[in-house]
Amino acid sequence: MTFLRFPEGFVWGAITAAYQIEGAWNEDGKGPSIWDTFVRQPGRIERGETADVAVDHYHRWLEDLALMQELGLKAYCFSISWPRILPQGIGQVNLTGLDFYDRLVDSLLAKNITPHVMLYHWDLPQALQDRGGWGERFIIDAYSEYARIVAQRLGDRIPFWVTHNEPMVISLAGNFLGEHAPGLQDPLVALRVAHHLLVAHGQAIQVLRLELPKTAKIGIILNITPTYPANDTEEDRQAARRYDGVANRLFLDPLFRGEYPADMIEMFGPIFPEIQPGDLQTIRAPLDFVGLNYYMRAVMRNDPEVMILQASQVYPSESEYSQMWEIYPPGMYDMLTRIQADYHPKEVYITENGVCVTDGVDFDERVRDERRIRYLRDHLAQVQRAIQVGVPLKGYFHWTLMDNFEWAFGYRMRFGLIYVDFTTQKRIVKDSGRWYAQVIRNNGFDPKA
Ligand code: GCO
Repeated sequence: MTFLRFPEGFVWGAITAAYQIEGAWNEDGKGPSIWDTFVRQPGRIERGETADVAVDHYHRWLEDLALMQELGLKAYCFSISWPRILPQGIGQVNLTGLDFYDRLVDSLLAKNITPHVMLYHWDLPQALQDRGGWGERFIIDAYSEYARIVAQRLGDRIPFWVTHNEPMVISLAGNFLGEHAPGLQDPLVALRVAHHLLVAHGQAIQVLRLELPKTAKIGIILNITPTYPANDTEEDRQAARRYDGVANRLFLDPLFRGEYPADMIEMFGPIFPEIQPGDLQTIRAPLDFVGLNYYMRAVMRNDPEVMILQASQVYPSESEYSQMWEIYPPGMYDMLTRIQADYHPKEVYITENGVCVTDGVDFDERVRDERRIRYLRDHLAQVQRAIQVGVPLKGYFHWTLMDNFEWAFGYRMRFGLIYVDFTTQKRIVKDSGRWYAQVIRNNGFDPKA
């Protein structure tokens, strides 16, 4: 193979999430989020860790910005903490909260790093959860109002807007599996949450179109799991199809086609959420781009023991694994080409892709994270392959800029291009960070080197 070059103007970025990095959980007028509550409940987070301090980005953002510049990032995607802007979720606006993001945006622009903003990366104001949160319809207006407030303050300077990060995870992990805040285990609520997230997304787009300059691009970020049958049998193919329905089509179909998949409506039967007139029309608001997160595939087999889904996941023994998931680079290509064939998005960004492997600081203060470099190289090669066959892929954001609070795993899982000593808050650019910086500089890489 020769040098893999990317299209001119390809956007090389990194992405973070407010709760995972900011800390300052109760400073400067910020209200509590469902994560602030969740981490305080015994047994929820490994070792009882919280992101009260996280990596202290709220205070160290200038240092972090300098590191972004050192990596040569063209773009940075960050999320806004809703309770920092609206401590009670609605009503009184906390201007100090808006000021923080205002400074961040100006400073990014001054360094020629394009800001991409994400409105919701899981930190719902607790006051809204107290009224039922995403499970209740009032949330749709509350979210649009929040979107309007942010757009009015930052809209003149941010060219890319994302409504939600991974509605599937919010619904499933937060409200059915109970592994994320708010920690519910209720399939009925989980499905309502999914529907309300989508309607709120569509309504927020209407609001954003009114508030933002015409040139601003608006999209959503979905985590897509390409799904494969464990065996080449009709039973397993159907099992894979069902999982694809729950993980992917349940979100893609309403967003791009304005309808829920018939097989999912049938599968969920009486617990499928109530859809009000106009909802589907609202959800299918045209998207300027879709952000896709790729971490893993799912290999599924038929399993009548599993309620509703009747399928379970298989972990191929010949595969390579990280601390959390199977590593399967071709899934990146399969996902991109499938989304292109089935949904024809105008533009696509890879908005998250990354890996947690054990890497540590060596005696000379270097982090030699060879496996992350290999992961990056293998996945970027698949990204490039997808571009070659015509997927309108405009950029790649690595998850993530720096090690941080990995939700229920606490600080055990490290996904960063930058190592963080969680005691001293010292940052060290990992070898993968330097490798990525080189890719950005050359707009490509030699897969053999
Ligand atoms: C997600 C979240 C991130 C995670 C990352 C690794 O996509 O699940 O956006 O917050 O940290 O995915 O698990």
